[in-house]
Amino acid sequence: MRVDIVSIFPEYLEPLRLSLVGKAVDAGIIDLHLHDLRAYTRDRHRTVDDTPYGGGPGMVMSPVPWGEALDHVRADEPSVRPTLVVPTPSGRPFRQATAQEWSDRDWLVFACGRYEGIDARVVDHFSGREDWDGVCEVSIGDYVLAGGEAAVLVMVEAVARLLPGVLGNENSAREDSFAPGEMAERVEGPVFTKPPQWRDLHVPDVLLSGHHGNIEQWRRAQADARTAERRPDLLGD
Ligand code: JA5
Repeated sequence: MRVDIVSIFPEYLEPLRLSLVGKAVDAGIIDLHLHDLRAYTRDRHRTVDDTPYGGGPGMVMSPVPWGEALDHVRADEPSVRPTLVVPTPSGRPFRQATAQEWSDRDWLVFACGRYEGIDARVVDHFSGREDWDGVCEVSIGDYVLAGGEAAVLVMVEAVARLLPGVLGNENSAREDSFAPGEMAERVEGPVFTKPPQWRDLHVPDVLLSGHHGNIEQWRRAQADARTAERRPDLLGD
């Protein structure tokens, strides 16, 4: 899968070269390209923002460098149609199912906004083009960030771990134990490792018993209790 990320802070995305995603990059499973939006400006001050039409606080990212940058990225691989992803708190929710859908795509291009966001005509323009495979405005949660970069780190990691060869063979097996194409309908309970006593805390006896039926039943009960306490939204009515 090819992944391109355009940002005024491309160094913010360098951690994608570490850890699990970094290994996928090193293995050639992800072809990662980071771009500095300011490289696509033409003025002396490399301006990427301007005042909002209609007034109001802050600045808006100009469509001009965004158009230049995205046209340039697009032209690098004429035979593949990329999906454009724009993180924004007003986007559709990014979920595990979104990560699964995107893990089948050949090319994702992420556009990281800053300030009050990107001029809305950028999304309109690239939505209507047949050399692009659609535009997705997505939110990773109901909080405000200073820009799209942190959200892109989250989304690329969520997609990368689903790609064949990234986690190893536990990958498909694990995901299959969940409901079709979705996250588990409950959160997981607590986990433990050695030593069996640490400070004044003991590992629950059932986990040391070797009785796999009891262990499975206990874990299910722990997951249910934790889900009811912390994520009642997952349980419906
Ligand atoms: C802020 C200019 O889903 C949480 C998000 C917050 C946020 C995102 S996604 N993008 C931006 C942004 O600010 O581009």
